[in-house]
Amino acid sequence: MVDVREGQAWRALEQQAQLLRADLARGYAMRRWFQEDPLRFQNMQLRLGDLLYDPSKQLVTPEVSRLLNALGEERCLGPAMEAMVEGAPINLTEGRAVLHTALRDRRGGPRRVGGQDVMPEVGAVLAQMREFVTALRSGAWRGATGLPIRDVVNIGIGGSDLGPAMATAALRPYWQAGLRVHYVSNVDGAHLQGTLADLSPETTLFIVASKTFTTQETLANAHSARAWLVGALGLEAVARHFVALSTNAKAVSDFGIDVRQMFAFWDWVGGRYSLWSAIGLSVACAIGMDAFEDLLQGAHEADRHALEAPIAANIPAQMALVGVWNRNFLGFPSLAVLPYDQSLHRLPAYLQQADMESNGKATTRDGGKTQWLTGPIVFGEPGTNGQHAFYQLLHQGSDIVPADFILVAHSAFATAPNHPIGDHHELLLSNGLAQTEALMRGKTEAEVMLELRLAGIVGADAAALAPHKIFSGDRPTTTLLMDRLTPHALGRLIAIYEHKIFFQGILWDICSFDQWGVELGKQLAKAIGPELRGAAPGNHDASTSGLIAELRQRRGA
Ligand code: G6Q
Repeated sequence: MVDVREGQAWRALEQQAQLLRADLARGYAMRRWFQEDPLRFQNMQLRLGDLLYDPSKQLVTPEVSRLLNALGEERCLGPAMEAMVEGAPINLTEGRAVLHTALRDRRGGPRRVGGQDVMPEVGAVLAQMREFVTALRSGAWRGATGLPIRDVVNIGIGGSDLGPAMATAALRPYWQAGLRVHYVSNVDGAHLQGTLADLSPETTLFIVASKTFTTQETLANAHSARAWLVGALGLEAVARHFVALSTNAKAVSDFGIDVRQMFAFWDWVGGRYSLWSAIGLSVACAIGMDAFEDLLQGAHEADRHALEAPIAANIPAQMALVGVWNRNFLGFPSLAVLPYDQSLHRLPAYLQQADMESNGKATTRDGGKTQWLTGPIVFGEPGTNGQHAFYQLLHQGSDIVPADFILVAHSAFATAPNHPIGDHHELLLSNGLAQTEALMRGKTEAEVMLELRLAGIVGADAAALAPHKIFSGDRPTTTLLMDRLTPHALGRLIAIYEHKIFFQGILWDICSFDQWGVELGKQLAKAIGPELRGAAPGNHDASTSGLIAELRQRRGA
């Protein structure tokens, strides 16, 4: 069994962690580092186009940085990336290639899976998407009663929802006026009903997005949506109001959607990496096909960088290594993702899936048990909302929570005519910067006492209050700063996170591209469903049986 801790770099990093703890015990270490090394910011930052990556407020010394790079070499991050883009079957437990990078490869050369070039198919689906999107947005695609489409409803869940929903929200300034895109994912009927409440069947188009076309929630929502449409317009209307995104032509056809209205993708596209495939159709409806291709182009820029930049200059590799430092050597359990841009309000949810479904595992690639920590708990909210919610814990809680701050220099809305943008964006940015500074600097006892004295609070009152107002500082953050949230910039940002997650999976020797951990609950739900409807009770623990009985009684089953 591979033991990722056996390499020289890992052992040396363990020693560095001990040294760091001693330094942290002296208090306010990062303040001292910035004072001692005026070039710390310049020396640690990396750039890709207009994206600036600043890890200088992480608990990383030059020696730690050197050893992390050595760890990246020892764990063969470069060759692992090459194997992925070459179409090797690196999704071991499902025996599949992992080739989302081919979906955004803009160079025109071949990309092979099992010896076969997949690029002609990729190009054909993009062309099919362009034709459909152009017709829809121009009004040439008409509903069954001859009216143009005003509302597009994407029905999908997990990877068939989170990516498109996140990207559509992020690119709001690019939406076509008069065309609204909605996302329905939850099997809770309230989600579909709430969405349809304001829509007219005559002007609504449903995109049923499901790689397998067997997902319970998506099929339940799709059937109910079809019943809503058929109830209003009749069965023949389905052809003008439903399209499908799937790898499963038979199931699409069985559902009643003509396969000519299916946009295909392939088993080498993982669900949570499928935004770049036909699964992105709803995004393309919202922003147009040219902008969608800019999104792909941005991701491709990050792919080239991840593949070609040496580890020390490779942004996703650096993010992965710093994350491993925080998780495995300093023992920090979580990662906060804090976009200072309201348009990115779904980014934390998206990255929760990308990261936690990929690296929330404790089995090594050869089936052993990991003896080391793996993926962190990821959470977040857009700034400044998070500041008024959970930042208290970030600043003074007993756990240290490393955080990624995402800043955008120019508001995408700044140029919108008549938009009352005022100085909102400066307020937003100043808050983001202030938080990273505060988390790093903290506030010493002496500073607190001085502040209290200036406020007229002295003696026992000051002594009682001071401990509550002290900030330890040394709370690590990374800042990612970009010019504007364009489709290109969004594609680049998302692909950087994808590759960071991939690199971490290699560093931890786990299978990042499967998700067996979501299966057990699905299996048990299938058994419980009939029991709630009145079937004979199954063999459960007392709690589950008791709750089933309680629900049956309350629901009159
Ligand atoms: C992602 C997962 C999962 C998947 C959903 C939806 O990597 O595989 O989130 O995307 O379960 O699956 P379908 O697209 O097959 O409906």
